[in-house]
Parts: sequence; C-alpha cells; structure tokens
Amino acid sequence: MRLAAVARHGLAGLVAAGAGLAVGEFTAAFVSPYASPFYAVGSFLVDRAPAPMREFAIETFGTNDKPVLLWGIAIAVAILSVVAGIVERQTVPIGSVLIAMFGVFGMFAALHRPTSDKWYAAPSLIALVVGVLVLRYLRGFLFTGSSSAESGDVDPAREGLSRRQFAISAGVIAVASAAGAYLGRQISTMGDVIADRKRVRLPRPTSVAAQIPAGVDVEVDGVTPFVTANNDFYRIDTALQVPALTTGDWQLRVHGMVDNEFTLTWDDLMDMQATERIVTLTCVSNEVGGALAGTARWVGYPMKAILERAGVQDDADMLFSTSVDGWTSGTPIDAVMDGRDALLVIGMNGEPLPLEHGFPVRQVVPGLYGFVSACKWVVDWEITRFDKAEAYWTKRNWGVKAPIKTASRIDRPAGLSRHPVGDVVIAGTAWAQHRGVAKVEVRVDDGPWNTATLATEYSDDTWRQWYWTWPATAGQHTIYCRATDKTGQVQPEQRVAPIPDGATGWHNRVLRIE
Ligand SMILES: Nc1nc2c(c(=O)[nH]1)N[C@H]1C(S)=C(S)[C@@H](COP(=O)(O)O)O[C@H]1N2
Ligand SMILES: [Mo]
Repeated sequence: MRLAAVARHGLAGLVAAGAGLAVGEFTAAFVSPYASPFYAVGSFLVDRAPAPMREFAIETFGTNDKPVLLWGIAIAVAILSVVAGIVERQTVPIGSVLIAMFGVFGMFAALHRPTSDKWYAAPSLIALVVGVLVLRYLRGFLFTGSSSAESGDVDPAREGLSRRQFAISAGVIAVASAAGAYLGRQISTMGDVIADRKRVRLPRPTSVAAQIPAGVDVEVDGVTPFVTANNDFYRIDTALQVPALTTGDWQLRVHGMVDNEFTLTWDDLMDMQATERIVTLTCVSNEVGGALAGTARWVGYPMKAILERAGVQDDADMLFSTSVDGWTSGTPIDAVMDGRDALLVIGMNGEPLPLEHGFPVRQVVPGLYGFVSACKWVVDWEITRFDKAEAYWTKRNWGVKAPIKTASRIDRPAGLSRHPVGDVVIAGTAWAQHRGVAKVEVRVDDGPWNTATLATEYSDDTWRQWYWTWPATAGQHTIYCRATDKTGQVQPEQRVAPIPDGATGWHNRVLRIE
C-alpha cells in the first residue's frame, strides 16, 4: 500500500473516532454530563488507578493531574483510532471491532458511575454506531458500490471515495463533530450548575429585612409592582453565555491594598451571618421613562464586614471586582463602608440567585448604578485606587463614580391612549436610592405642578409609587412628572443621554381626552 493511502486510512480512523466521541458528548448533554463516553472512561480509570500511580500523578502534576490524564486518554484513543483506520477491511472489519470495543468500554464505564441508570449507556452506544459508520463510509465501504471488493485484491486508487470526496467528507464530519461536542459540553456544564443551584439552601438571615408595610403598592392597575419577580427583573450584562459557576467552584479572592489577604469559599459564607434587605437596582443605561430598574429581596453578607476583616489600607479608595467572565466594576470604598447595606448577595426573592442574575454570588450596593457596583458571578476583589485601576465600562467612556440619579416615570395610562372627559388616574414609580423620594409632581401641558400622592415609603434604598387624579378636559394633552429627593434636589428638566453617568429629564406621555 502506498504511504498516502495509509495516511488517508489513518485519518479516516481518527475522524471516525472523533465523530463518535463528539456524538457521545452531545448525547450525554441530554442524559448526564457523567454519561459522556470520554469522561466516563477517564473517571473509570482514575477511580481504579492503583494508589501509587495516583499519588505519582498528584505529586508530579499537582492540580493539573486531571488535564494530564485527559490528554493521556485523548492521545491513546487517537493512536488506537489511527490503527483502526489502517487495519479496517471490507470483509474483515478489524478497525470497526476496535472502535466498537472502545464504545462497549464506554457503556460499561458509564453504567458504573455512582449516579448511573440504564440511559447512561446511550451516549457510548450511539458513539459506537456513529464511529463504525463513519469509518466504513470514509474507507469507501458504505454507499459506494465497491466492485473492487469482489476481486479480493483492493486497489486503493479505485476504492470507494475519490480523493476529493474523501477530503470534503472528512473535513465536514470533523467540523460538525467539533461543533457538536462543544455544544454538548456547554449544555451539560449548564446542567451541572442548574443541579447545583437546586441543591442550595439559603441561610436564615440573622438580620431580616423590615416588613413591607401595606400601602407600598398604590393598587392602581398598570403600576409596576413594588417587588419585581425574578422572571420580570431586567437583565444587563456582557455575557453572551451565562457563566457556569457552581458553589463548589466559587471563590472570592480578597487582595491588594489590605493588611490580610484571604480567599472566601461558599462554605465560609455559610458560616457567616446573613443579612436580608430589599433594594432597588438601576442600570445607568436606563433612558428617561425606561424599565431598567427592579426591586428585590436580597440575602447576602455585608461587604463592609469582609473589607474590615481584610483591613483596608488608608490610601485605598476603590474596590475593583472581577467576574468569572472577566467583567469588572470599580466601587468607591467609602460607599461600601459608610453603613449602607452593600451586600455580597446569594439570594434573590427567596431563591438562590438565578443564573442570569449572578449565581452563585454577586454584589448589590444601594444608591450606585449597576455598572460600578453590582458585579455578578464575582470571584475577585482587589482593593486598589481609582488612579490605578479602570473598570470595564469606564474604559469604554462611561463614568468612574456613578450614584443613581433621581428619576420618576409614568407607568399608566399608556402613551397615546384615549380617555373620556373626567377623572384619569396618572400613576407611576420614582426612585432616588439612598437619598429617598420626598415628592413627586405632575404637570399637564404647561400648567402648574400638582403634588402626587406618594405610596407608603419602604426605605430610602427602594423606589416609591405615586398617583395623581387628573380631572381631564377634552383635547390632546402632555403629562409630565418630576421627583424631588430628600436632599431637596428637584429632577432637572434638561434631557441628558445615559452615557456617561445616567440620563436626566422629565418623563412625559401624550394622552387623548374625548
Ligand atoms: N459580570 C457582570 N456583572 C454585571 C454586569 C456585567 O456585564 N457582567 N453588568 C452590570 C450592570 S451594567 C448592571 S445594571 C447590573 C444588572 O444586574 P441584573 O442583570 O441582575 O439586573 O449588573 C451589573 N453586573
Ligand atoms: Mo447597567
């Protein structure tokens, strides 16, 4: 046989085994990540490796022992599959038998995983079938009337696929396999995180949130509820794919300009005293009248206590937080230490954080826009200085320090809606976190400002509903609202875009009275 033909047959074996493993990986995503043929075989070997061998691996490779092992298996499988490709024959399918043996080993190993059921065999079985079919196909024994086989002496040049067909088929199968395996891996790690989240039991907070008094909801149809359900809570982040971080993998490294560096684990958090607070979060990108704000009941740990344990040095002024996906925020240390309820949060409205909202751990700092404070999937705290570090959005021309600006919006009636002459209830939401809403006023066209009725206040850190009943007269009218915070600052009329540190301006709606 010519060398080129041998290489081609070897490649056929490699692509076939790869396709089988990829399909196995993809299928495992729907059974269990532990049913993956590749990982099942790997774990089977690890679990049964003689103790001295394991100790050798850990001593030699340290925490890299797993990657080294996985690469070892990958290389062994690659060599075997090249051999399988070369030795495969039309009538004596030794290569197919080799691939099938690996598949059977996979089934056996998967069925021996601690949590297994009979479905654990499925990914390896499907991998076996796909591996054999691809090998037969690429060797030219499938779908290609191979008359040469009858003659016994196979001429590689006349056999099955043309060189061009082979190259295209092998390429397409390899690319599809890589994509399928990748997708399967992504789906199944997500499955791990989802299972991990289901197991989390939130601690009972030692400091509970104040009761929500009756009257925080004005109970007028169309007004945003006081507490936002998790499913309705706005989501803003740069993550194309939600980071997959389990509580077991989570750590928070606290370092930089501190007296004691340390790392917190999930278990460390469970040993600390939890605090529960209701806080309204707001995004700096919110336009006037926009919906990028929400209020939730958060359970977490006072960030101040963690910084005190670290011992922040006098000249530090910034908490530079990094998410597991690399996103960063820079929070003024003053804001964390001034007594407000800045929390390292694990619970949202009675549940572990939803994955999109930062599971397992995020920050919530009352009074600051999310981009400078609300780091989700947070894993690293560097205590530093604003003149030394620059966070994700600040690098992209957004602000450095960004307290939330006072805002008010009309939630009802809908813009351009029609109403009969007579009383029309105008109602909405206002916020000025950590200062508090003192007053909301409503104006019709360029008439006088009318003081709205405010809902019962929950706290300065939460939004506040309001309403005003307008004795409407016929015609088209524009309704405006504005809020005043407890420092006496009135929301300015001037419209400013959200970039760099938050929008300003009065929200308005046009109504038709007939
Ligand atoms: N890791 C990470 N955390 C992040 C962000 C991000 O892009 N990545 N966006 C921030 C911004 S801009 C806001 S407004 C809040 C939004 O939090 P939410 O999605 O839970 O409402 O998260 C903050 N935390
Ligand atoms: Mo934001």
